[in-house]
Amino acid sequence: MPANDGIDVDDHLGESGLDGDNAQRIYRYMLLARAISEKSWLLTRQGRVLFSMPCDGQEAADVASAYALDTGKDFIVPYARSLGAMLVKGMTAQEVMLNMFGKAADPNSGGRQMPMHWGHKKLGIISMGSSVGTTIPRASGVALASKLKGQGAVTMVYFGEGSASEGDFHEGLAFAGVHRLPVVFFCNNNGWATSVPVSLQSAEPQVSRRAEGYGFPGLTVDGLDPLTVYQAVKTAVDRARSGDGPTLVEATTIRMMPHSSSDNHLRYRSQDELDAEKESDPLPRFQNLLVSAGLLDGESDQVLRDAVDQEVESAIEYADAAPPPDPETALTGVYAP
Ligand SMILES: Cc1ncc(C[n+]2csc(CCOP(=O)(O)OP(=O)(O)O)c2C)c(N)n1
Repeated sequence: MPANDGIDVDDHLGESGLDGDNAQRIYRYMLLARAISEKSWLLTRQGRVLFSMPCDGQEAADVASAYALDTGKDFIVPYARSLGAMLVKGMTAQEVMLNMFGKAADPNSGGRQMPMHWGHKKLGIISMGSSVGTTIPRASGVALASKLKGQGAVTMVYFGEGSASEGDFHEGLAFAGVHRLPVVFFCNNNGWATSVPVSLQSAEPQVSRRAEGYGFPGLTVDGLDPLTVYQAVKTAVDRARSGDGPTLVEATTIRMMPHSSSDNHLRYRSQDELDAEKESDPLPRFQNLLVSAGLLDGESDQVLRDAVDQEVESAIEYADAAPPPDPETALTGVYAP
């Protein structure tokens, strides 16, 4: 059946390797990520939460890429905009909100790190750091450790194209290539590193081409289409798991919101440009595809949206009322005992 943009929906679904149930689950995760991102933004405006980094525009890339992992076994090394991947990996809306409010029960850091600085030991989510790019060689290290232990696990590291300008990116990829490590480097290229456009980062804007220099494949995919992302990342994950080494996957996405709650993107982007970009929002696009495939209709979509909304509202209520960290524990984890 043809969708709005002329593609045959049934063929596209079939080629992705996803059945209808899984496509619907991906859509729900995308809705949940968007709802959390939007509500977190509002909480910062209300002064109830300190900081947020919206993922609006990136849900298809994050959710579908993580969906290609064996979530019970594989590792994720995230960055701040990887909310969708966190949800797929098993973090609940309640845990995300405990993190946003900096509460003691936050599994990410017990309220010690900034909001959206993920890390969840039980779920195999390796703590990120604020210094962008430093996660990339660490992911190679995690992949090496899991290979030495014979765990059969794949490590996926998320970062933006701006982080790919850091020396850490090159060191992490070089090491992974030499040792054929089971790692997938997932670059979310939204065209901006805070206020710096990709054209000022590199004379070669296609980040995936850099993989060739390290002896493994790199590819660029439409990061606004979850089916395409899933298919590409599944191939990369299978390749890593079978011992053939790393892949660099670049997903082209959009950044619909400012860099963070501390940024005003109208200082460096025009309203016209932002309005035009909104037309590519991955959520309505996937919603249309599911409707065309007979997997969603107006009524079921509304039921889903109401349930997601309710889930986020109760998570906010729960986290807001949860106890803060005990001041006595302020130095826990800062100094070795
Ligand atoms: C080493 C380092 N330099 C600068 C910063 C400040 N900073 C935080 S996020 C960011 C932009 C990152 O851009 P990109 O990697 O493209 O990811 P995006 O935020 O666009 O998703 C910058 C410069 C930082 N955290 N760490």
